[in-house]
Amino acid sequence: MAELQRTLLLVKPDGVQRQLVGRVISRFEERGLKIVGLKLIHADRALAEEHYAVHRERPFFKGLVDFITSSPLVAACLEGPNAIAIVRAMNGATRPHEAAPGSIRGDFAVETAQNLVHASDSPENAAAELALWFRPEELLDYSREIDRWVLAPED
Ligand code: FUP
Repeated sequence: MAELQRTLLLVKPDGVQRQLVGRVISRFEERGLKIVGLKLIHADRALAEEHYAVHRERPFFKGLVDFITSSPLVAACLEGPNAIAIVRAMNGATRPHEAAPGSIRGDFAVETAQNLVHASDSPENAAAELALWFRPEELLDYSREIDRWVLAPED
């Protein structure tokens, strides 16, 4: 089995307002990923600015922070083999007109500024983002009966 990874998924305010939380989270459950953290949060500006710090100098930064703090969002920690790449692929390209049909953005979004979801793009960023959005005790270790049908047996 490939190494288990944990990654941050956000269903951003547009996803909550459009009542797509269940459908989005269901896709990851159906894929086989395990939810190890889940909560509804209304992010404040400090959290949003830290989360998007890499974009601080970009012209869209203020609008991005305004948007992500405009209404509650859902933060999830998803675990599985290659979870970081799997969740990024399932979200689709940042710009929805480039997102493949079948991806979340390719199926549900038309605007880059309202592209429904966020996911960590590297192991380093996943660790940093999970630490930003979750306290350690909010990420749970547990096993699922179904995992013997989802995960390859350990050697
Ligand atoms: P992603 O990792 O796919 O979420 O994309 P980025 O980190 O590049 O961008 C983060 C968010 O900034 C996007 F979800 C939307 C916003 N953005 C814009 O509004 N305009 C841009 O040109 C690029 C990104």
